[in-house]
Amino acid sequence: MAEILKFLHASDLHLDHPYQGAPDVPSHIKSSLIDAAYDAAENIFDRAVDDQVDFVLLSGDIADVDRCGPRGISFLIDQFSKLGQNNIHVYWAGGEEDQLERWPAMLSALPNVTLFTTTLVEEVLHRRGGRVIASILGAGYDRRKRRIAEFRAEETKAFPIGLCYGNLETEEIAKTGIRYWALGGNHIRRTFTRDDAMLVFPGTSQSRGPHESGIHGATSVSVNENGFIDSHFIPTDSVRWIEKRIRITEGMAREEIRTMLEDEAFGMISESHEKLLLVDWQVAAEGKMNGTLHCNDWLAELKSWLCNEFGTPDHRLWSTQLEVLTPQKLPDEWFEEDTMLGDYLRSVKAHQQDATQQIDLTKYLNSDISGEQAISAVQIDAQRKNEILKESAMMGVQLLSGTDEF
Ligand SMILES: [Mn+2]
Repeated sequence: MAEILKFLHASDLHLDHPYQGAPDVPSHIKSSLIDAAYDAAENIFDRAVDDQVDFVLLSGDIADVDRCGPRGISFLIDQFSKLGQNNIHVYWAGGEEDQLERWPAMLSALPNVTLFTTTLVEEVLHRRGGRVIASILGAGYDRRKRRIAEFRAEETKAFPIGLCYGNLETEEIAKTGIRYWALGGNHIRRTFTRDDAMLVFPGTSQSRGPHESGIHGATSVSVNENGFIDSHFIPTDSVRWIEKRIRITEGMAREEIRTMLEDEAFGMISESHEKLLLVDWQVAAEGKMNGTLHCNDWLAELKSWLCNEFGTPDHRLWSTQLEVLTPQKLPDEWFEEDTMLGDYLRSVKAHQQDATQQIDLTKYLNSDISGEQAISAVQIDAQRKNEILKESAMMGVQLLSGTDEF
């Protein structure tokens, strides 16, 4: 079936948002972090050129003009001009951060750029070779709840697209006749369908921390002459956060653990196609092994080995954290030991088993604190009590076990 229309949809580029709390990293990694949002944006525009799309839809939070300054302005003018030379149009609906009316006129003066600055819905017809192929109904960010009724596709022969920022009242969607909703403001990718319409939040094109781990990118869409929509995800991020869980089994030697981490690291590097990877390693180890890992400085040593080995310009995998997860259960024999650790763990267990036993923290309080203040400082609910006891048990294992056989 012949393709009648092809476009890329992206949102939340946030060119002005730098990384928060970047760890102490080598300079080649630091510069990749600083450039990440720009590199991801460039990946989108390059892909648009490679795929020879008709247009790019930007649904908000591309950049705050004041915060991104001259670098952001000149970057977008260059990128949009490059798209123009390739006969690709840009439709940009302002989000909460864009404030499009404040951008220099140079940007809106580009013949291939349409900005939707106001909260009123405007309809723009997109033509290819004189023929209308899409009708784009766009509007800038509206602080009030967006009224779906304003989006009405008038031109029936063209493929109708809604372009805006924020959430929609989905019940009303079928009445608008719009087939593809290009939405923004959600950093996690979400795609869903209602009746005949597809609603897409492409997610941010570049994550900014472990809270946005995984792959990020844009959405590539093509429509065939029967109006069938085919959409797929394209990765655009240049820095990727990964949470990597590894399991260490009883009796594994240091060298085996190192080899396992090495294999995992090379696996991630080969899948990442030269992106910078920031890896948060989470180590699951049951039984004695868990205590052993907690008991000496070997974890810190292992983490710096990972950073030295893989944090190079060749490999570009930086380990941000190497953490041992608290096990569900400690080995029974530890509780029976005739040692300080045994005494300590038996006392923790007594608290765990008897819900009526209170943890009395008042004696640790500063004597200036009294009355209600003191009560609120030491009040612990049942769930928190369980967590505290689990953490205390592990702390005891760390401090009292003296295991050093590893
Ligand atoms: Mn955003």
